Amino acid sequence: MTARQNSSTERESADVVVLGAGPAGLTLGNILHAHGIDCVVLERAERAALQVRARAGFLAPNTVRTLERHGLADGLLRHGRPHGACEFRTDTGTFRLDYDRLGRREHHTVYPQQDLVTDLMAHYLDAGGRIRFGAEALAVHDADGHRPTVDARDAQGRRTRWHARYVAGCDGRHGAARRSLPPGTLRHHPDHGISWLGLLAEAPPSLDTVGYATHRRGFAGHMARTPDVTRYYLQCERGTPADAWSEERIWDELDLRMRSDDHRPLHRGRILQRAVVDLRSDVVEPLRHGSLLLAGDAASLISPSAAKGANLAVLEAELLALALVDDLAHGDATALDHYSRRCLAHIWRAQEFSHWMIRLLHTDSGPVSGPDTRADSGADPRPDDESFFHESMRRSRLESLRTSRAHQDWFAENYVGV
Ligand code: RFL
Repeated sequence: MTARQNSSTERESADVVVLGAGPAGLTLGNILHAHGIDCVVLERAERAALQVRARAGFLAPNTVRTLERHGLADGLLRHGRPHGACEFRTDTGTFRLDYDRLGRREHHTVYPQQDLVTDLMAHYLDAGGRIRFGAEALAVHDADGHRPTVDARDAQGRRTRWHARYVAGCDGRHGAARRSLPPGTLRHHPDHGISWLGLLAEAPPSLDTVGYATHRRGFAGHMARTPDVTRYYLQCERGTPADAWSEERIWDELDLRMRSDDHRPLHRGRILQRAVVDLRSDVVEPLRHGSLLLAGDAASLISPSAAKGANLAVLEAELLALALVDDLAHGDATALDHYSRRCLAHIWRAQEFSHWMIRLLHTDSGPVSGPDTRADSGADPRPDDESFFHESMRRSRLESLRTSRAHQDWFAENYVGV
C-alpha cells in the first residue's frame, strides 16, 4: 500500500522489511514469501550490479541442504562442482588433506556467490516477491516498539518511509541496520592486522585442491571458482593500494609463494578484479533489538580465511525466516526469542575456527614488500625474537595437522561445517 505522507515522502508498508539483497536477505525473502508472509527487500544496488559482484564460492553441505529444503538450490545443484581437498605448501614441505574423506566425510560445492544471488533474486521475483532496487535504507526508527519504520531513498533522491512489524537487517557491515543499533551493542574483535590482495584471474585453476601457501614473504591462496576463473589471495602490507602491483608482479609473487618451481607452474591469465581485504572480525550481540533482527555480515563479520561468511548468512536467514513465520502466521514468538542465542552459538564456533586458520596461515613477521620476487628475501625470526616463539608454535600446529589423524578429522569437520 502506498500513501503520500507529506510533499516529499511516500509511505509504504510490509510485515517484514528486509534490508539488503545478498545471500542473507534473499534467502530470508524467499522463505518468508513462500510461507505467505508480506515482505519487501530494499536493496541499494541495481540488479545488474548484484549479478556480477564476485565474492564467495565455497558452499558448505549444510548451506546446500538448507537451500534445497526451500527449493532454492536448482542452479547450484546443476552447475556447482563438488570440492573436497586442500593442499598446504610450506617451507618444510607440501601436504594434501582430502577432507571429504575425513571428519564427517563431506565436501564443499563450488558455486560463485554472484550466481547464487542471481538465482535467489530470479526465484523470488518469479514467485511475485517485491525487491526495490536502488533503494538505500537510511535508518531504522522505533525498533524498540512494535511498529518500526525504515527511511529509504532511491537514486533520484525520493524518500519512502516503510512501516513494518519487523525489520531484518541483512545489509552487511556498513548498512543501516548496524547504524541504527543502540550504542554499546557492537563487539569488535581487534583487527587481525593482516591484509590480502584478493584477485580474480581469468585462468583455469592451477591445482585440483584449495591451495594454502605459507611463505616467509607472506601468505598466498588459490581457490577454484569456475573452469575459467580462479580466485587468488596474496598477503600484502596494510594500506597497499589495490592497483599497486603490476599483473607480472602478481603472478611472479604467486609463483614464488606457491612454490611453483617444485610443482606445476600456475596458469596465468588476465586479472579481472582486485581488491584489498583487511582481515577483521566482529560480532553483534545480541542479534535482536526489539523489532530489528540482524543476519549475515550485518550480524557478524568474519574474515574470509575459512570461507564461512556466505554460509553463516544462509544458515541465519533460514533460522530467522522460520522464526518470523512462527510468530506472524501462528502467533508463536518462542523461536524469535531464541533466535539470537541460537545463531550466536554457530557464529562463535565459526569465528574460532576462522581465527585458528588465520594463525595457521600467517607468519608473525608480516609480508615482505620488496618488489624483487626472485630473491627469497623474507628472513626467519631469530631465536631471541618474540615472533620466534609464535612462529615455532605455528609450525608445530601445521606439523600436527600433517601427521595427526585426529587433528585432520577436527579440521575437516570445522572446515566444511557451519
Ligand atoms: P552481502 O552479500 O554484503 O549483502 C548485503 C547487501 O546489502 C546491500 N546494502 C544495502 N541495501 C539497502 N540499504 C543499505 N543501506 C544497504 N547497505 C548495504 C548491499 O548492496 C548488499 O547487496 O551480505 P550477506 O547477505 O550478509 O552475505 C554475506 C556474504 O556476502 C559474505 O559473508 C561473503 O561474501 C564472505 N566471503 C566468503 N564467504 C564464504 O562463505 N565463502 C567464501 O569462499 C567467501 N569468500 C568472502 C569471500 C568475502 C570476500 N570479500 C568481499 C571480503 C571472498 C571475499 C573477497
